[in-house]
Amino acid sequence: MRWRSAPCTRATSCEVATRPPVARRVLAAKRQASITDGRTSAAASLRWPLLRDALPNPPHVTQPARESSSPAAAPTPGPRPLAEPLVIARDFAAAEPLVRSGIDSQHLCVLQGQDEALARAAAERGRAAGDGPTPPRPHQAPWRTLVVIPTYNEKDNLEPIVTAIWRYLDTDILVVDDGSPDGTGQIADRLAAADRRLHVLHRTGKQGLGTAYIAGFRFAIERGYQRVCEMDADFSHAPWDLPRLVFASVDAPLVIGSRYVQGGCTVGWELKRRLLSRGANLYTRTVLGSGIKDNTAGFRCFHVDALAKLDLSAVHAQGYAFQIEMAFRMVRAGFKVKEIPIHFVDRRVGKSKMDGKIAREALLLVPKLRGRVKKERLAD
Ligand SMILES: Nc1nc2c(ncn2[C@@H]2O[C@H](COP(=O)(O)OP(=O)(O)O)[C@@H](O)[C@H]2O)c(=O)[nH]1
Ligand SMILES: [Mg+2]
Repeated sequence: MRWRSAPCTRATSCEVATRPPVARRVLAAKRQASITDGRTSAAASLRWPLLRDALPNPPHVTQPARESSSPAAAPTPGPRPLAEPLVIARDFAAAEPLVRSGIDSQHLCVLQGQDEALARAAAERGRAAGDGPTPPRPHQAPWRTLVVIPTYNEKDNLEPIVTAIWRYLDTDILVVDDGSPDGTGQIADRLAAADRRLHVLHRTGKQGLGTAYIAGFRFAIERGYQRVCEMDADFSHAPWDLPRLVFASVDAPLVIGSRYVQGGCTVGWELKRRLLSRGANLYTRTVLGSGIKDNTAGFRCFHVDALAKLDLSAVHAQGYAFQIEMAFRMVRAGFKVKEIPIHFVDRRVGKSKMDGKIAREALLLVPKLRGRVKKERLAD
């Protein structure tokens, strides 16, 4: 399988690289203060971060520390092209500040106990093949982990994403397929027959993302998993970020792979989609005041015992609204929520299932959530 995530700002990085060091640092600092959409568009770099930063950040939400934006103190310039040298991180904890400082995780080789020479060679091979900085062996999380992938018409993505995940993390996977007319369910069955780590749940007809994830959460609770992750089938969530997400859950019952914290961005989305996502998040943050920057993100890792304490039967939302509601329920239950930066890349192939109905649902649900979700002290 060959694929390469679109470099976040390949054009702008190249442009920066031709400038003298001081100008380069100033530009980098400006970009650092406004990492938004993988581009330095004027609108993106000015308004939203100001509004975003004006909002309070409650104590249960951990945000990456904000580095100074003065040119002298600016960290290494952000997102790098593929030709960039590999950066080595001792472990996943050490990797996080590097990604926050602007290093694209596709150039990051995380040792996590593996031999440095072997890891470096494997990562270089992986990058050359377009598979990212692959480890010599898949990482082993200290928890029994299940990755839930909901699918609807993802025939061209399913096998590549499953293969890519297993390259980075030794984990069980549950595919929840809603009778995809394109045969995704049959591909899932074939993969499951070849590897016991893959499970498939077939549902009849398109029933929505929210109920697919709830089914996945119940599966994780019933089978004694300790961590359950949400991930799209379409490569928007980089497989090399999956171990980062899982390891970051050591001290947080919910970890969100976030586009809207420092070091995060979206790549390849048209303006309309970027505005929609930004708008939905600004609206949600303003109305709910939960302090979470990326409420609609679909790349997450939950502690299963935390999910088991929630009333999952009360969650009916789909799409964006589902993600907003789940995060809010975790906050209201007193669980710590942590956001780690990711570069979200527009889907590789196939069509997005996002539509106006999903956006409307989120718009209407958010104001109701405050009254509907009771404040509880479920967390230990
Ligand atoms: N089982 C199931 N999966 C769905 C449904 N709608 C979307 N998905 C899957 O959920 C993931 C996210 O949907 P996607 O279209 O990528 O949304 P986007 O990332 O917001 O554009 C993808 O893997 C889809 O195939 C659904 O109704 N049922
Ligand atoms: Mg997607």
